[in-house]
Amino acid sequence: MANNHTNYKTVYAFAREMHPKTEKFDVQYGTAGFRAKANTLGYVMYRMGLLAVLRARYKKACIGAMITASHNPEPDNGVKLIDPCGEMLEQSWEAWATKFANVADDRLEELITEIVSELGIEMTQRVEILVGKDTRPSSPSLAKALCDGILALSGKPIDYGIVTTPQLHYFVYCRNTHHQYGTPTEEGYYTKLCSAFKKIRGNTFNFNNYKNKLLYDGANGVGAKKIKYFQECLGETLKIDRYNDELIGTGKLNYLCGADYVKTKQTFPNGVPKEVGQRCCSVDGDADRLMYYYLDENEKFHLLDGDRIAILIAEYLKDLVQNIGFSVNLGIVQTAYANGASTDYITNTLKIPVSFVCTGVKYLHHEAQKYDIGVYFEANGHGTVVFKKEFKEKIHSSLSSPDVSNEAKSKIEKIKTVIDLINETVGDALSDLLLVETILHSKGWSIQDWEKCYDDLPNCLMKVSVKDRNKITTTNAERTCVKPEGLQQEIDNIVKKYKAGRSFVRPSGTEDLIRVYAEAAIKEEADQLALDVALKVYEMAEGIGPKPTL
Ligand code: NG1
Ligand code: ZN
Repeated sequence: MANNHTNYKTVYAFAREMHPKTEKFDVQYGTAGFRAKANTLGYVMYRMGLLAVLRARYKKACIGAMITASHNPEPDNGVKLIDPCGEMLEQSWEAWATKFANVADDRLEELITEIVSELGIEMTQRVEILVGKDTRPSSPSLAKALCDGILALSGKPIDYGIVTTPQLHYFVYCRNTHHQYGTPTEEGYYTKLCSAFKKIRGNTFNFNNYKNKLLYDGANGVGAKKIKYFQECLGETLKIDRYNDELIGTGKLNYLCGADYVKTKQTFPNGVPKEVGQRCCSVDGDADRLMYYYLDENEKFHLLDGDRIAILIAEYLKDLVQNIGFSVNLGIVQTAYANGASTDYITNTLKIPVSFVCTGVKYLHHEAQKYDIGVYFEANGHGTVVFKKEFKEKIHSSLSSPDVSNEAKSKIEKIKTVIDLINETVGDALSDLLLVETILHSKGWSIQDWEKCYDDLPNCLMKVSVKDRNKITTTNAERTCVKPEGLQQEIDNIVKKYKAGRSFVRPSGTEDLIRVYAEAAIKEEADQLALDVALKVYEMAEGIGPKPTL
């Protein structure tokens, strides 16, 4: 114990000398970890380094720390911790993360003693923390602060340099499964995904309406760098034309481009040539979100978002698991932001079960794990597929069983390869892209064929600034507002006036504001509905600043 005590002393000395707490305001570990202006985050990183070591020792496994602010502007940054199975940090530890970030420098030692004794953490193990960062100019110095925190508690930082967020999740899981899930290196990741992709595609690159050319917007971020490996590896199999690949520090990260821009503005990104009918896609700044889109002959923009991707994948997998000798429980998980038309299509046409959870990938991921095959996507393009362990075991045993027909076995082989193509740890834009391309190819579909399944209901997303966003609370997977009292009734009254109207409000987990979502039969009405509700929020929840306008 004496040894531990000395370590804690070092913690304070390091904090005071190198990473003193400079900000007076409290920060909160939200849906996506900590996110703020990069120049305020040094001490938060240091403290997350400390917490990472404690978490790793508690779990007796290696964990990850990713430095990124995803789709936020370039001057922002952030950090999130990755649990042993490559999942987001367990919720009960978010409160510890918030405590660690906000405690005074001279009370750090005390807090460490508290968590160690409360959770019975053995402080003698030498644990490994995998560190990754995006391309923001602030990331290297923040990574240094994080590593100082890791070292202060005698942890071992393993620096993966610039990687996508989902790559780091993948590396963490690979290491903790002793390479069973894959080799925890970038090369291992590319090889696994590319081999699976090529195996399914075979030698036919174009098929019916499917053409093997894709325009790719890298958001001037890490996704632009990492797609190069796929370009090299896939060559003619899938011709990827890369755009928005500016150098680090040009200030262009996510600027007028990237998945979030395309989704929220519902418009073509800058920098990608406007070729009529051509299939295009965008990823966000850390390459965990994916959007598809195209321009029609009237220059109208068509977006195929996370809901469409989920449906494409679920339908494909549903077909694939037919007649394989056992029944498979497949489901889709959505949030309130899923377009109502997509939910109708899943329920009434595909007849696939769909569950709703609160916004935030951790909720979707855990709900999806309840199915043999769980497909989850946020409308913003963040999602993946998870396969139950028992399901995987069953397909393995079926392959060696004499009772399973050859036809079923060949389907099962294909399922195995599809599983290899998917990064199950978290939504991964690059793996999702390969999966979407695989499915479109196998169906012989153009992007227009894919879009035909159903028509999205026009929708609108607005933001309202209020004095205290926590004064708005919700229930029913965020679709019903509980507080302030009476607001839900007002929303119901407004919604009634619109054909196919739906609207809900919730406090954002990543920004200090209230989000308002609305959909209706025509775009102008969706916009008007959103505005009516936003004004009601402004009125009843102490709005600040200028009143919402369209
Ligand atoms: P908040 O700010 O809580 O709405 C946003 C996204 C989430 C999720 C997180 C994490 C919307 C409406 N919300 O959360 O889906 O992706 O960021 O990045 O897109
Ligand atoms: Zn992201």
